[in-house]
Amino acid sequence: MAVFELSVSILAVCAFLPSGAPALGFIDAPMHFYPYGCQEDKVVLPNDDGHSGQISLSCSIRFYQKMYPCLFINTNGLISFVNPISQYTPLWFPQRSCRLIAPYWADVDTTENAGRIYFRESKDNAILNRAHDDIRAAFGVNFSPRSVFIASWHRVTFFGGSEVTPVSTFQAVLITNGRQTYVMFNYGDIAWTTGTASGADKNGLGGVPAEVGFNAGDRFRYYTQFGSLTPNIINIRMDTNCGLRGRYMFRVDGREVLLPTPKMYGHFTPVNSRAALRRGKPKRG
Ligand SMILES: [Ca+2]
Ligand SMILES: [Ca+2]
Repeated sequence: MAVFELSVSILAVCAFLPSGAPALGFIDAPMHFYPYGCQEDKVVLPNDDGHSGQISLSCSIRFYQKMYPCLFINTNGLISFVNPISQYTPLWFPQRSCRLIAPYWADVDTTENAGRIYFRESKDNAILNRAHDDIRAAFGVNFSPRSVFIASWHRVTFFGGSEVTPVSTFQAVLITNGRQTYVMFNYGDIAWTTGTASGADKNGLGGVPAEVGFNAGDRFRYYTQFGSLTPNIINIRMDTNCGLRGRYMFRVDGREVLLPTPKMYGHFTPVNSRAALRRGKPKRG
């Protein structure tokens, strides 16, 4: 699949207000989203199962104990390392040889001018400070980010949909200091779960619904968010793992994905992937 990017030229201003409110030039997204749609953003041009070009990072990202200097934004709701991914029906984790971050793995299709996918790496002080504060609030640690990568799927619909079918908005934020990596998923309206090639009806429901989580690519390690691959995933914006509805946070550089502690004790709660799958719900301390 050919790869396309271009700078966003329709929006001129890329300032940021310390209050966290979006400034002129940003898309009007829910307040818990990091700002996107500014001139510094690039977009993935309209496609079905394609991806961005290989994006080189100024600050490498450590994911499941391995360092990655670049990544791909994949249209179907994925960020991947090493290789792009065109698979449109989500697969059960663990999967061998795909190292991926899945804010919402489902058959997104932007070819009918329905929605847009934005991305940028930011070292803006306001963004770094915001990430610092969000990590401290969720994990109770004092972490100094060096770089924040923001990928946003804005009002995207599903394969088999059209300009008038339901749209969803979600975002993945990768926060790193070059050694440790935190990932944040933000959800706005989530109005469909499935493309028609994956068994959906005309409203994007049914079939094999979307999956949210992480896959190390070693056949063993992964994290699957509760509700993935079930119709309940459409309600993901109504819940949280970090005290802010519509937001989920994780630490992903280590042997296993770690979740925020429910009462912010300032330490991490390890998650056993296999035990979590057996129970259908991640363990929390
Ligand atoms: Ca697609
Ligand atoms: Ca397709």
